[in-house]
Amino acid sequence: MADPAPKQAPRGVVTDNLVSLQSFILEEEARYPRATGEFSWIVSAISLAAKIIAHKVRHVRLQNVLGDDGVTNVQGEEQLHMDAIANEVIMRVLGGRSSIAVLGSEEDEEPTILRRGHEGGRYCVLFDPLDGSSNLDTAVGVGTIFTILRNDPHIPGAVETVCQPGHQQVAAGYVLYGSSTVFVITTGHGVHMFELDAAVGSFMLVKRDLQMPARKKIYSVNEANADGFPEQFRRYLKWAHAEGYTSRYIGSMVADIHRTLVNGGVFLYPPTKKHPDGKLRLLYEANPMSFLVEQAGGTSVTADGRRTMDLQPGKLHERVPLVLGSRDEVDAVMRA
Ligand code: AHM
Ligand code: MG
Repeated sequence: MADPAPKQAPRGVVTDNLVSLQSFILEEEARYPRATGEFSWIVSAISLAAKIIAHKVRHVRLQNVLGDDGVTNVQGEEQLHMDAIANEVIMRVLGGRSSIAVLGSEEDEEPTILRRGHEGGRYCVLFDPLDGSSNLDTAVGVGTIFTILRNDPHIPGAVETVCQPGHQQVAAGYVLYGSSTVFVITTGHGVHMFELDAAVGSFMLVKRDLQMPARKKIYSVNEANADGFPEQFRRYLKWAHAEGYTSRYIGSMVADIHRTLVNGGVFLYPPTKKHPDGKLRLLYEANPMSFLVEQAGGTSVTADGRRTMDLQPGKLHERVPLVLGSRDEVDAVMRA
């Protein structure tokens, strides 16, 4: 009888070509005969900014960039020195890309208009420069989240231009500065994962078309807030305890969502006493993560069960209560 086929190619056997993020995006763009290459320039800028931020994050104490600047950002939260650095890096790197019309950041009160539609501004980029930055002093994974939207030249105001429902996103992704630096992106054709090879200076493709498991008995929530959750979420937690679920919560959204994408499970930030509308921001946190999760076969809804990416945002820093992750696990929360 023939030997069963080995599950994995033996070490040293080349099974796939080496593909950098840059070449991957150029390949993706080639699907569209009328593409101008401007989109890949934007992704390459984000990857450059990510490499600069990754370097800083890896040496926060040596470079003395921990601590705060004594500034409170628009969210009423203390702005850490690294938040300001990451924001500036992204603004400076993206500022040089000639097709960007508007940049919007968690750290800035208003979106910044770089150029109008008639001056070549075709895209808007919204981002959270360093999500979870309060974890930096304990060396926990933090991340950058981004979304790319089309700029409608007929809408004059920057806020109105970026207030698009999530299903209109052109691309979205995040960079996780964890034990490895990981870049995860979707352009609406699956979710693809890249790992930074710092010696080479490139993000290299490590997983094409990532699909998340449909179910996994893991929930990820700040359970200390449970007394303030709506009844439905308290019922869910009781049910999950009885069903033998495991809890995993890092408190750094990019790290929690990355684990959920790779291993499966559900991530929740329901309404709480302190944050009755949820804590996470719709435009540059919830929508990009929802796009990735849906592209990986999962689901993302708000606390009342509406699809997150169908919400019409009203302002740049709008918050939303969020439930996202493996399809069956999100269903279990909503059935509770
Ligand atoms: P930030 O954007 O100010 O860093 O806040 C967002 C972070 C997320 O990374 C994380 O999911 C959440 O806040 C944790 O909040 P909490 O500490 O209330 O559980
Ligand atoms: Mg954030």
